[in-house]
Amino acid sequence: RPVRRLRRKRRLPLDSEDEEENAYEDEYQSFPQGRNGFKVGMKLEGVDPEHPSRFCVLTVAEVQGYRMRLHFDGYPECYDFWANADSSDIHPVGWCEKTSHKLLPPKGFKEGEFNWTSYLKNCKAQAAPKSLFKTLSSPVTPSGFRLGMKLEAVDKKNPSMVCVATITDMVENRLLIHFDNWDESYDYWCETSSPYIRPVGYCQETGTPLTTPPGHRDSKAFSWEKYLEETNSQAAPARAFKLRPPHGFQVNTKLEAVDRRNPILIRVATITDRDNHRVKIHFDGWDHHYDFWVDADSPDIHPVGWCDKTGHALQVPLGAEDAEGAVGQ
Ligand code: MLY
Repeated sequence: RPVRRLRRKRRLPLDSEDEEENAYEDEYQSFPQGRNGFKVGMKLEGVDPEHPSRFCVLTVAEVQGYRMRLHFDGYPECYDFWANADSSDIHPVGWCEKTSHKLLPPKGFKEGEFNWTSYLKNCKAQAAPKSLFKTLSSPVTPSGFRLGMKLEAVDKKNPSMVCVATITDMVENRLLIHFDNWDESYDYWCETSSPYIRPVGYCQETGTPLTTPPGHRDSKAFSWEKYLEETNSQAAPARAFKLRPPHGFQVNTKLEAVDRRNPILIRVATITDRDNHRVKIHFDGWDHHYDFWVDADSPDIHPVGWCDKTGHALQVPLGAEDAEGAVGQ
């Protein structure tokens, strides 16, 4: 291990001071600064990835490097999911109560029957210490977005559709996007700079078809003005949308990416295509039909060296296990 670390440092050619500074910045932003302090058995509150509007009772089931497998208390293991230690989707015990969010109790509890203090006692479990959770580096500034405001948003599960949507929750600098008259499974959390959200009127201005709420009578001649009136709601102000600039990833560069089909694994990967806000990931040594698109700000893609630095196993390309310069463990 130490040998490899030295080798990587020496390999970085830096020919100007400017570049050195940039490299430092990149490094600072892309590699975790602290260790993953979460331990198996610790309990916490967090977003259900399949139903992002729900906050649930979770237990750390496995730790690997800077990642951990989280388990829904009382539910089968098949719902477990992996998260980074600095995920914005997880919160300490008591957070829901403090922020007036509904906490879904473990399976078997009736609503209102659950109490953290007695639950922890009964389980003889520890609440994950507050100090382990990510804290915002800058204070939350008012964004102009408010609960209940309407906007036009891309359905990430059907990315060709831009739809009528509502902000149904806000946490720190993030918004929960819900599609009007659809169930919560399409909801997602995003930042105010997300390319997936646009102000009311965007579709009309750009000649993009707008998917109107199902069941709404004016689907042919939808009028935002009428709809806002009917639903007694406001449009999110255009000035609140701070579209982030395109990412700087380049085609043919290497990275380390979580394998979606088996998310315990991180593999050596290559960027094979890009658009403004996404990259296409190819796993080295695997068939191209496993390639997939991912948002450039995905928590599941990491710079080369991330696994090594954080103590996570790295799956090397098939056939490269013994090759010279292999990066695996
Ligand atoms: N083919 C899908 C499309 C669902 C789109 C939902 N969005 C707009 C929130 C279906 O009908 O299930």
